[in-house]
Amino acid sequence: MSSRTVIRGGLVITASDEIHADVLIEDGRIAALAASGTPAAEAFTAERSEMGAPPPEGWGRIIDATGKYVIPGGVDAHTHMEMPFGGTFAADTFETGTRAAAWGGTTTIVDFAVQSVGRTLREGLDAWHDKAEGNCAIDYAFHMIVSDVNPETLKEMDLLIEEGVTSFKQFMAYPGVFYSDDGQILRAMQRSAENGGLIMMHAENGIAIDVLVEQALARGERDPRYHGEVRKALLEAEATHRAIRLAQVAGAPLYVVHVSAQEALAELARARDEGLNVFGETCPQYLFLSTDNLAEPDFEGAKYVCSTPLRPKEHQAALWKGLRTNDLQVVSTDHCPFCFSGQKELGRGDFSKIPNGMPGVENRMDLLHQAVVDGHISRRRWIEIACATPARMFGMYPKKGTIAPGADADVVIYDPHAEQIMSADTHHMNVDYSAYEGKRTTGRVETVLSRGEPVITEREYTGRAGHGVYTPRSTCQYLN
Ligand code: DUC
Ligand code: ZN
Ligand code: ZN
Repeated sequence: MSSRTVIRGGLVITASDEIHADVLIEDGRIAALAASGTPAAEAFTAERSEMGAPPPEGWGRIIDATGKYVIPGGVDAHTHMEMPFGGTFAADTFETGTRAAAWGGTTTIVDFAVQSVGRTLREGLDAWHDKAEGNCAIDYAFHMIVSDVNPETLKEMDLLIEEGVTSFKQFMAYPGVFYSDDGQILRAMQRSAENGGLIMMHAENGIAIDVLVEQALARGERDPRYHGEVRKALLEAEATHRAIRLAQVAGAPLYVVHVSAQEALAELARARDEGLNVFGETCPQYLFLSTDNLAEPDFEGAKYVCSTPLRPKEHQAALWKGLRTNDLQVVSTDHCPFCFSGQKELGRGDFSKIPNGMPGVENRMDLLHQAVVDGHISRRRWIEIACATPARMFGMYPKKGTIAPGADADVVIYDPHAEQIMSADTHHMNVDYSAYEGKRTTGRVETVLSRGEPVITEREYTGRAGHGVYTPRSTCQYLN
């Protein structure tokens, strides 16, 4: 059955334009845009009713977006639903996590399937398909965490690319778990130089960090704040530099995930100035939170334990600047929630046992809108770093990440004036705390469409588990 929706009277914002336009949606896709109030826009509804008269019953849906923004649904290119970590699992399932994402104006996630050491990529990917299929409220795709580089895995990378899994995360941290040594990294990069894949790097020198962890614990330094002290900015910068040079040697592109240290950002900026295909992502927690949070008393700092760690406040200005100058291109969440009660508490008395990760999939679009309000970035840059660039970076543009004829009708009606207070009492993520508890922000999601279907309707959940489908991706669209 064909379905039609018209979104009337809003300000349509994409990475490139801001226009007062009506948006016609047909069969789940954007069919046309026309300047509001013009005969072309009137024609969107007039075709099946008298000119100017309300369309007949059953015609379709008309959404009045007067005074609101009409923006592409967010693309969160870094989530970990149900991720195993430190003897427990991230608390959001694909069902709860994608619902929360929709509440926050995100309509596509790219989650990380995990290869366990000794297992194939295939097994890991199949397991993630099983977790996600039939459960998601919004569309989803996968990256692959490669924990065990060997000749078989390298061949499997080629096959995964054919299935739309075109990016592979490697870890220079977490020895004995996800860790790859320089040789394994170089081999995977060489392979990606041939097959078009994109290596995503967790850049921290995990071998050195483990020494510092052992020494800190021996000194009796056991509180969450020491997590930030041992995972030094210099060890992020060193690993970032090493990853860049390994990629250069391999002739491969590189995407560095969750950049938090200004010294690491400087390495990226330098490499980009040299003309290398090196890209960087940061996350809202590094832009809005700091080591002050990690130092909160009574073990509350555990809520903010993630890796790379939060940094002293001074780093935030450098990250905002990097986002403005395009030395950083993407803001994703690294959503990896663990409840304070029963999960973060595993690390009471030993910070190294606190599961690493923070919730945020629901907060990203709002926090970045707040950054617009605060003057850090422009409205179009907001859409660029949160929607368009992640879609292009990971081979989904223009299906995702923009509002243009032919694109999936993943659209958010956003009220730029509504005020909200972030809180665990009102959020939809399956986690017992908010990293932004009590934070006041301006701007709020009103309505969310995923392929034309209403998932959130005027702040009511109207979606369903199973609406979201697997979205195979092409290779990175920033490479020549
Ligand atoms: N960092 C986290 O904080 N959690 C999961 C994995 C990671 O790299
Ligand atoms: Zn990581
Ligand atoms: Zn991550």
